[in-house]
Amino acid sequence: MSLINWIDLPNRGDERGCLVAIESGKNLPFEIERVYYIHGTQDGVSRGFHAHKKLQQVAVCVAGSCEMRLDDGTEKASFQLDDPAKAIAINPMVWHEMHHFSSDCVLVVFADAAYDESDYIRDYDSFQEAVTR
Ligand code: T46
Repeated sequence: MSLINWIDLPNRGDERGCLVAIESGKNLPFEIERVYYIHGTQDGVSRGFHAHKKLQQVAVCVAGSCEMRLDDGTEKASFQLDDPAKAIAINPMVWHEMHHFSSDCVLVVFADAAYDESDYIRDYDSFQEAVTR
């Protein structure tokens, strides 16, 4: 599986503005079990710094922007999230970090399972060991 998997979301815009619809199992590659959003991130703060063992997620910046860094242990990628109609998949066993949040950034994340702290790998050395095993 490639490291960067963009998902183009249908933008049902018209002269009044934009509307992006997300349907479970239709334009996302899984059934949505949980949605959370990150907003009000303070200037200079970075987040993430973990991988998930099994969780599949898709993230989209619905306002503002941030930088996403992905690392599968072999390849690394870094890019801006700044388009409400362009989502990025965060696959299991991909180390991810978010940096440079704009003050108006709202990052929405769709996940295929409930919150489970035991699914997180928060130590980079343990992550590298797991992906090279
Ligand atoms: C991820 C990136 C993109 C909950 O109680 N329920 C939840 O569903 C989530 C996601 C978090 N939490 C609690 C756990 C912590 O006490 O919220 C607090 C902040 O979570 P965390 O430090 O893990 O936040 P980030 O921004 O570093 O990471 C989050 C997600 O946790 C993570 O799954 O992939 O965003």
